[in-house]
Amino acid sequence: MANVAIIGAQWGDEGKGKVVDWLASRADIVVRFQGGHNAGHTLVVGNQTYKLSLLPSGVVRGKLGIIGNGVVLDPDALLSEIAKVTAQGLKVSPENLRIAENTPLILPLHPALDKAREAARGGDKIGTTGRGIGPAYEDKVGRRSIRLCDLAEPETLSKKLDELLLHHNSLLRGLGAPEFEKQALMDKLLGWAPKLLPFMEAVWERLDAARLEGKRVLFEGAQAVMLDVDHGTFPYVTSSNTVAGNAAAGAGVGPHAVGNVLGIAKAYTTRVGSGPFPTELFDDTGKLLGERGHEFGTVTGRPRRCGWFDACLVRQAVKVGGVQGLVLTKLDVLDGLPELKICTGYEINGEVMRRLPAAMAAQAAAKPVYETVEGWSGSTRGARSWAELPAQAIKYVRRIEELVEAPVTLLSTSPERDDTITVT
Ligand code: 2SA
Ligand code: MG
Repeated sequence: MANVAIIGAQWGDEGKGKVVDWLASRADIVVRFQGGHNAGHTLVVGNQTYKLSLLPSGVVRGKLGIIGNGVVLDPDALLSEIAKVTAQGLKVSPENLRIAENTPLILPLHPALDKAREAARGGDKIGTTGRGIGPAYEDKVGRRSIRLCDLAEPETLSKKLDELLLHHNSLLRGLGAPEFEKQALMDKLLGWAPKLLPFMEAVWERLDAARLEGKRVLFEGAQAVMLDVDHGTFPYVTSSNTVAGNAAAGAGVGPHAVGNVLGIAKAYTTRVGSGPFPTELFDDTGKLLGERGHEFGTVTGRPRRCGWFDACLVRQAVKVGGVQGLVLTKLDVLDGLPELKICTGYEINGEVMRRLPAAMAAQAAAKPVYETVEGWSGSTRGARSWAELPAQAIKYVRRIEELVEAPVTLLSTSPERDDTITVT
């Protein structure tokens, strides 16, 4: 198997955790390349359920996990996640977890600013996870970040903290939020140093060596293409590039090392947080999808908005995200619905378009153009072969393939790893 990158093809929560887990058994190394503890991956292994935010999913399967430089790392979140999975019987040590030395850190002032900004936006809020992701990426691009490697250099830390506090305290003051003191932050950073530095390394070297040794690497995306800071429904997006192109930059490898790109999509659509969602359902069907699909955020527990499958949107995600094969999940949630709708385009101010344009008002005005297909009465839950699926369910999948212009290469029929159909 060549290297593989896995990315979300909608607005997140497509079931990447399970698919990454399925593929992790065939990989040697699993790398996170963007996002932070705003991600939430649920992995069901036997009778244990692991909810991971920062740890690369492969760690659960005895693989080497790497947190790449493209991630923004909250040390407290990582340490408490390690404590949590340790209590579930997993062992996390520098043997199976490595963190890029140039990874920017999330400090307590980042969530403080994230939340203060959201509160100030009121009804226009983005609906962030409040984890400080946006402010931490701003500091990286603004060249102010404290990075993992800085923990080894107290003098560097002190100088950087001065600059960081000058910037953040004036922002917090403007928002009427409490300011931060240097000494308390310095103590926190120095307290993290002995706990985190053993995990630190130049991961690009390890990944280069892995390439030379023919080891297989899985790049584990978080969030999804429609939350990409460039290609998503801006400004209702996360603050990183979630497209497969970022797997290279966010890990420190060349673009060819990324390998095959798989996009994950639910057989319907969900979204948490604010922003346009053309196929959103406000009726009983929407409620039913949410209940059957257990649509609540892994990280924040927020109920997810639900709607019909948007083939127009996924097609766009396939194109800009570089998706070569689609993994379709949660087909069983649609079991028993008499008919299903698939969005094939949008009507925007009287014009039918086959893409979601970038402008905000146009996105908000997009009305879905639907194609109606027949549902199926049998169950698809737990199916492990194509032959076990009702004919109409197969038809639905085939139609999706045509519309999004990518083959469905895997079909997931329950949260259990083995309930997966390889489509050929
Ligand atoms: P942020 O916190 O700055 O990244 O938020 C910006 C937008 O990105 C969305 N976002 C997500 N959407 C779906 N799933 C995400 N992760 C968690 C999960 C979400 C949760 O996997 O379940 O637990 O609520 C995720 N992370 C960020 C967010 O909703 C904003 O729209
Ligand atoms: Mg999730």
